[in-house]
Amino acid sequence: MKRIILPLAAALLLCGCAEDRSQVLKVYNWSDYIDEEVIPEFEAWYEEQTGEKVKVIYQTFDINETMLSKIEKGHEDYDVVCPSDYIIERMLRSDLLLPLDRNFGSTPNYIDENLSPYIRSCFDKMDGNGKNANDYSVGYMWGTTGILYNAKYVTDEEASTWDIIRNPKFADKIFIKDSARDVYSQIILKLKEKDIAEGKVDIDQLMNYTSDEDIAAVEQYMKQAKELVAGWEADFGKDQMVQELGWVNLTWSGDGVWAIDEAAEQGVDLRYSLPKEGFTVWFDGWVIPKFAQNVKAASYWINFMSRPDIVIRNVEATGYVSVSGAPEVREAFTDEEFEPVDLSYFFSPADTAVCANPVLYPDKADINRSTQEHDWGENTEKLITMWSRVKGDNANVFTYVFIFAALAAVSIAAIVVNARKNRRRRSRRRR
Ligand code: SPD
Repeated sequence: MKRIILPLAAALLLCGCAEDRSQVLKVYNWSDYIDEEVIPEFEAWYEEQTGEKVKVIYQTFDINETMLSKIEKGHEDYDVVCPSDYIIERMLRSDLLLPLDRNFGSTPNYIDENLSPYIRSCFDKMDGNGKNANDYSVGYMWGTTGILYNAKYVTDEEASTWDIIRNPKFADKIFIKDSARDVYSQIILKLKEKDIAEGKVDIDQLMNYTSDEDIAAVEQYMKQAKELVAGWEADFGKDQMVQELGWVNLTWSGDGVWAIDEAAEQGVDLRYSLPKEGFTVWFDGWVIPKFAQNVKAASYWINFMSRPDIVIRNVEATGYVSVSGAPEVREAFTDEEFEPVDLSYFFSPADTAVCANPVLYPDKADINRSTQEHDWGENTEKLITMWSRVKGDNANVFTYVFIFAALAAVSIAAIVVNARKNRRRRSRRRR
């Protein structure tokens, strides 16, 4: 009997019969980046549209590079993933993505009905080695990288430059996104400020400056900033700002909007600036990795995420702004409390004066001061190593004393436990 059961169990394990992958959708997204109630709604909608069942397995990441290394190794069979622009470019160049099948039968194609022309043109600018990013990815949220600051301690003037992260007045009150590429891009804009003003450097070209000399200059700048930094954060900076534990946060606009709204309820005045030296606009988009096992459900997921009512709920839950240029979305985020902004680039040529939150939807004049990031290919490694050198030894002498004391305590505890066990064993043997 044993002889039959064991091989059978092994075979079951090997063929993965426990899980029918056509009924499972594995989604890998940034943390805090969705209204979680839309996940079961997708499952019901998918069944309604296709007559097929699907169960979503939803996992999250905080840093683009963590997500990428999992996919690159091919050990994970995620069906749909949400990387940022320069990572999408990298994935395209390394043939890691499948083209998106837009054939949804009788289900409407929400993707192409609603995509903002601005986002489409930014995706066109990605260099996918002959492949157009719009054929392989669909934008989800987008935004800017800027400075979130507490107006009680920081003036608008002080927050108008990236140099605020080296301003000693804010020592131990500064939080910086743990995102090497985003920080590098803003600091190189700062360092080349004069060359840009004199027309010697084009800011779009600047995003490809990866020489050892440029990386060293940013490293030196960031090592000075580090002396004042209270923390490198992936997601917790916004809370620190709301609680006034941080006064300055180099962050993304969506976290800025979330923090500004939360803080306002507690009477804290947080603001967001786009520094005068220029800044980057970023885009996160859905892609289907080549190791995906349920391509059909992945395409439907992307389509569902583009449906205007779902878009509105995700924006409201996260503070981030959707790539959707649908009129319903524009209406939902129009409010007379805001000054009009020129959003003709984003919605339609007629939208030159829309009363919308400028942190969510920057004015055309601001967008004209921005640029977008690109893949660095092999040079990425130099950046990652530089970043760990910058953050690396953030520990002071107390940290080392603490680590030493903790290790000593664990070793002593292990010795005591072992000695007791031996004593018990010896006395058992004696009995
Ligand atoms: N908590 C979700 C944050 C996602 C923001 N993505 C920004 C990427 C910038 N490169």
